[in-house]
Amino acid sequence: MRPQIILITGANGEVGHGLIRQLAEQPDMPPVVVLDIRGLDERIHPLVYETKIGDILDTALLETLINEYEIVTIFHLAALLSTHSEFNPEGAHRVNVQGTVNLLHMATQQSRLRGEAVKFIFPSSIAVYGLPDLATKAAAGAVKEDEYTQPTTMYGCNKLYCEHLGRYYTFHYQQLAATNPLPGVDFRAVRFPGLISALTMPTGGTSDYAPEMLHAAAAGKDYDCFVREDARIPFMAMPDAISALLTLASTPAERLSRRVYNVTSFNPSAAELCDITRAAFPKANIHYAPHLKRQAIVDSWPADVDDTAARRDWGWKPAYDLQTAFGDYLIPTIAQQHHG
Ligand code: AKB
Repeated sequence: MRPQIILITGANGEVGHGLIRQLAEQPDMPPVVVLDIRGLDERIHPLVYETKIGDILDTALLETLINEYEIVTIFHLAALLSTHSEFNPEGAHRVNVQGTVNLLHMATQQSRLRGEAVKFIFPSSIAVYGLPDLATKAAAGAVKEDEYTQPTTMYGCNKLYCEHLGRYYTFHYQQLAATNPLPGVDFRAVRFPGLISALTMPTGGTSDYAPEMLHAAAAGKDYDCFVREDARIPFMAMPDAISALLTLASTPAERLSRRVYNVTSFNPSAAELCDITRAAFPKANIHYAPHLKRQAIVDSWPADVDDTAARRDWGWKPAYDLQTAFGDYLIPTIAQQHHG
């Protein structure tokens, strides 16, 4: 008997750390095996069953995983974020798309072996949207899942395509085969807004100005914000992001009217983020130095997203709004890290 496990790819990123911590607090969950090209931070190590250091493009490594374990759920977090991806679009495509295809294929094989669909939980992103100009962005308001899906970034294109692949592997994989290939994969995705964690910093994203501003202020460092004061996109505190992934994963399939869901919590402008940061850290030295090309990416993302479907189908409700995210979670936790 192979041991049942949950597999987390890209586990050493900030979502991975939060997810591992949460799963470790749930005693009835199978143990976690992680796969990350960089290994796993030592502090998190005791919380997982095994760490595989390796690449999601290494199909031989994925093969060994299904030989060793019965994988019941995959949280496929490994990805190159939007800013990084623009410096190496083809490399990003390999990791973000081919890597996802490899995992979906592995999940399909695993589903057949166990006679039950493997759950495949995928963090997508507001980067799948592409609004053509600021006037359209202002008029659009809270954008629904199927509106304005014309991304301008490689990362956004990759995430949007992977959402389609997830639907394909769930409902249509090998649809012309002589025998019915089911059970397939049980793919579910949340489109995350920008995420802000008190414990970790993102790397390579375009929504990073929010966490960068806050962490710089707490550390007493100057910060040049790379977007304009009026830049506005949705954000979420990390604990809510983890809870979205876990709640979607545990929802019975018959309650899902779709496989890709918007989720959001609050959508301050950069100036509002700056005000709340300055109020908490009065010595914060924040200036605006917009990087026009990164600004253009933020301008192409919606100011808000409509998460009615997630609220209706699986009871999504963020625990934190803007005030409580900063007042109860971010600022006290960050201040404690910096000042003991
Ligand atoms: C990024 O900026 O690339 C990510 C995202 C919005 O998906 N944080």
